[in-house]
Amino acid sequence: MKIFLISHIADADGIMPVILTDLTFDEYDYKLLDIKDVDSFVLESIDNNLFDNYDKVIMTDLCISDEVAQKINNIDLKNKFLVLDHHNGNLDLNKYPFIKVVVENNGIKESGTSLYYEYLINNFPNNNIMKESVNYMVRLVQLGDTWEWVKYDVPEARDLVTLLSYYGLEKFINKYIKFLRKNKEFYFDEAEQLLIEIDKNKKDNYFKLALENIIFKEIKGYKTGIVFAEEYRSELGNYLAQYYKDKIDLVIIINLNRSISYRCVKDDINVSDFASFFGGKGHAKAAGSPLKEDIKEIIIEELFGD
Ligand SMILES: [Mn+2]
Repeated sequence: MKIFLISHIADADGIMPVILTDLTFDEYDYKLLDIKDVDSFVLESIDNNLFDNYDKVIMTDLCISDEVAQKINNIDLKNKFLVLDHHNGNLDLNKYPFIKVVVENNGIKESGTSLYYEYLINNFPNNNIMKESVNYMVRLVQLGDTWEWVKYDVPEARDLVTLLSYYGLEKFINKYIKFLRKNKEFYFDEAEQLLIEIDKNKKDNYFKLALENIIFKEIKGYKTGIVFAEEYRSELGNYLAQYYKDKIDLVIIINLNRSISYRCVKDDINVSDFASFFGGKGHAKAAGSPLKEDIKEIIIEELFGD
């Protein structure tokens, strides 16, 4: 069985499926993508027959557009294509038999990784993935991605995300493939624990600075707090949303090198709706939208133009 995995490049939830694939299949290749590149990659791969070399093509924590789904539905690829996603905005795509979008199951918020893990356990059970260490790491990724770690008080889920930011994609993948093959129990080693502690101090200072520099502004009838930040996106967003919950509906984080993120903690606010005003999408409590392509030129012109 030869697998081609397409998953989300942006976070642990997209990266963990690579590790699970390695633990399950002897032969596989993978491609990690940003959401905006999914359709074009799939269309190109259909055109140059890339998928012909594989028995199964699995997409996790990402989804194709309706247009591309329709195209796949009309060709043989549909028989070996499987999408496992948990993004609210993609629920409509469940109308295709090869797409499974599940946001919540029995009150538990799903993630790309948890859906894929369940699929592997049911269809390709093996000694590697049945280990407690794998089960626990999947749960950490799921709790980290859905932000449920706060509710269930599992800070290790956040710490794992911290480690990913230090290791980087490739080292993280290699480390945990080796670790999970070797260990029955999941743990952070001494060096990792030290790193997590140092990072916590650094983060505390970063958050303090954001608290001081937040800009309050009403946009489209929503009370927002805007910060410019590149690090700790989700955690910072939730921290600020919680801190200013009496004053604002949602937090906007502008990362000029990547995109715009929206976070909120209020039940009656859906940031996915807000993001859609600006060409974005996401979940009820966490969403994003792209930056204008020439935003940096606009800023430079504003600062230095005549
Ligand atoms: Mn995810």
